[in-house]
Amino acid sequence: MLSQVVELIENKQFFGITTHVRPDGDGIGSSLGLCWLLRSLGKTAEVIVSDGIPPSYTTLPGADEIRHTKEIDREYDAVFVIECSDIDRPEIVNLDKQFTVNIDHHSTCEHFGTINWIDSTASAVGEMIYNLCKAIGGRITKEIAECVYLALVADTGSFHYPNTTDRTLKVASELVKVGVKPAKISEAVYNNYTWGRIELMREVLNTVRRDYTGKVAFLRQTLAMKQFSGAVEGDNANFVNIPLSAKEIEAVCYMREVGCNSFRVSLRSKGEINVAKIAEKFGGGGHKNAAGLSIKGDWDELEREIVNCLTEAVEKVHSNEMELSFA
Ligand SMILES: [Mn+2]
Repeated sequence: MLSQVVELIENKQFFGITTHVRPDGDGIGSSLGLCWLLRSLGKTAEVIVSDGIPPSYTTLPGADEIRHTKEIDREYDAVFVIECSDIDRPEIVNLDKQFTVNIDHHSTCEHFGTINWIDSTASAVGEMIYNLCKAIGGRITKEIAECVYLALVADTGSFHYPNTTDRTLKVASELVKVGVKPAKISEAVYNNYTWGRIELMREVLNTVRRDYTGKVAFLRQTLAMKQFSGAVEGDNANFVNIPLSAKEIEAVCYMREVGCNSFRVSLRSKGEINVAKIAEKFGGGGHKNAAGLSIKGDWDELEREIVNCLTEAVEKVHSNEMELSFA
């Protein structure tokens, strides 16, 4: 919990910070935000990741100092693990042998850390880093603010998603007060992709179909599409949300081929349709309206299974609504 994290920071000096592979805005923004916070308190800290970071996040303060390593190769007093469902998500060897601090806002997260601070009411881990800064009596520097703001923007879809609360907006407002330029961050996040993203989007959107209810959309991305489009990691950000922008679509399944018979699946939904439950059924997790999983097997079969679950969930929510309206 938070008090343990505060105590640890006060008593230790050398910190590593890491996040999951294929890091998103919350993962990178929160890691860097925490790094700047620790440094402002006179601590030694660095962010380590096992793979590259998307171009959208390279303009963040400190992004150029992120160290790429596939194993723990330095002595840390503790390693913060940001936004990871389990200890293997960062894909860093010997991380499990460290004193780890698990910080996450996913309720499905395993309590794998030596210290676990999970707050499923936070819109983003970024919001938790802000709270940590306040709890420890730190000053929100411009660097911390920019990183944390990006984390908020990324996880709330620019304050569009249901996880946006009065607290989120209050934190955002505080960050703007200390010098964040919202337009500058949005520009960096949303207008900083490669042309390959557009080529890839065309190919992926070409595969989009709907189930028989017309309320569930599903789309695919093959390895070849990625290769020939020239897209880089992160260029497919938010593809899964495109079908959701149609009024009649209530749930989306986006399957990405990542290896031989191996897939990464993103699920999205609107309202009461709980895709976290469906993701958990297949070994994944996430939030009610945004979840994901990794899976191996026959593509057509898996897609059919997952889409069937989505169709069922959509129909169930509608039949409950019908019952309520007749009651
Ligand atoms: Mn997050």
